[in-house]
Amino acid sequence: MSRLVVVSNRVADPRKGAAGGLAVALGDSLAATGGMWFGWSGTVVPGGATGEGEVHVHQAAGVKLVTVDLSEDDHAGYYLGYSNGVLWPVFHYRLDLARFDAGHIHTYRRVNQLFARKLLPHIKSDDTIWVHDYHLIPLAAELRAMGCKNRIGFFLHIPLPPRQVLAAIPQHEWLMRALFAYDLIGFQADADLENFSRYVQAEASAEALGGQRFRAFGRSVEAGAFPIGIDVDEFAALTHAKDADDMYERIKTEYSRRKLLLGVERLDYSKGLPQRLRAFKALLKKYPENLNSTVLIQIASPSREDMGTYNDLKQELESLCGAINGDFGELDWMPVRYIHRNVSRKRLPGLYRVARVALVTPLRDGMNLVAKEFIAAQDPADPGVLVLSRFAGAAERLKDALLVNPYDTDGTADTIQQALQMPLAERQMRHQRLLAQIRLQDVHWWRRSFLQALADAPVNA
Ligand code: GDG
Repeated sequence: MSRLVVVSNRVADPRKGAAGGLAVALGDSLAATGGMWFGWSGTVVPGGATGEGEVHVHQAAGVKLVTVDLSEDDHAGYYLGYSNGVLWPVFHYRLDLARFDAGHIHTYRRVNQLFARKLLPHIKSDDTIWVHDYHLIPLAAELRAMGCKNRIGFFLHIPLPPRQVLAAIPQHEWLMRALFAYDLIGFQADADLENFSRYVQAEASAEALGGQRFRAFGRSVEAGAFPIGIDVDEFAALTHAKDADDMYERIKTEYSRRKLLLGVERLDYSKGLPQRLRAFKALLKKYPENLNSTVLIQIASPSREDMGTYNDLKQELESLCGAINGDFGELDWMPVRYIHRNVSRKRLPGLYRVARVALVTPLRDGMNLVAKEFIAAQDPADPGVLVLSRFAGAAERLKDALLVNPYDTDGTADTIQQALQMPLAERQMRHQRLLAQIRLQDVHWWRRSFLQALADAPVNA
């Protein structure tokens, strides 16, 4: 078996328990092949302009962790400027939030070159390289330019937008051309794969070779949809461990007279938080039986706080929550509990389990793992209901959730009401099917099927 080399912006130390699903899934494969994980160390060297970046090498549980520091300017242009200021908003269809500052693309490219330079000396000729996410789209092209002939796969964790949206990025052709340096490109959903196929045929005159293989720019590449999942058993075990159990008991007692609605995400504009709060407000207005009898707990963990758009969103949410509580609250009932903090991963499943309804209503999402974690944490005898945005990648497969259009405030309110009123037998039946689905395509299936497709992909001469 060839050694696996994973490359991603951040590297998770498999020794740290809080690492979460992806780190666990990749950690298994990395350990089994004596593999290596390469990425940014998380350290920004103050004052530096364009740095060479110090490299750190650690050995952790049979895995070699290699990380590189970034200078302040490199971090500003590559991470904040281009990755999160251009690619994240555009790939989530938010052209209005993109900042196409001409300098950032150069820094983005330079950091990808830096990564390639620092990575290459650690690569053996038969290693399989797996690159993750939008921060590193040009990495394979840079590696190839330095003579790397290894099999290289790429997985995009976020959506790929339609051609006309993508084309708003001034350097879209360069970015998409860079993808052809890979041997396999993995997307989350069929919709992303379709967007890729349309883009490359219309904009790059790619030839469709059949079976999701495309030829353009003198190379051919295989593409596919590999919906990411969670480790269902690991999550179920977390749910029944002490921390989650304590959380469950505490919240159940605290809210014993009320039905709980729950939202959990990073505070991000792709997650549809203001729209969700407006739908909750509409629910209270339209279905007054919910006054005093439902509570929405919204966890919005801090994310990318050094970016202005995220601060605007934080203020909007605080004001919306304040208005709902002010307009509808009673001395002994606050409709919204808004928490702008991180909840520990060990306690989170207890919160999922106590919720009657989960609101997972992003405006756009590559997959959305919260939806799957919620399903895994439910008691099959008395499960909660998943209200899921049709615009999350997860909606392609989780057809037994109640699907909503998060832009439709009244429609979402009606569906939340349906979820709150759903009879036990229907909740059980839907949960049973959803659980079977997340087991079928769990994180181990995702990893295996991607790596198998990469191993099978014909290599370019
Ligand atoms: C990207 C794509 C794709 C959230 N709040 C807390 C917390 N979380 C954990 C959840 C879950 C993870 O963070 C979030 O994963 P998502 O998939 O929902 O969303 P993104 O972070 O945007 O991830 C997404 C994913 O990559 C994987 O490919 O599904 O579409 O956008 O695991 O539980 N964890 C803790 N405290 C919190 O407050 N401990």
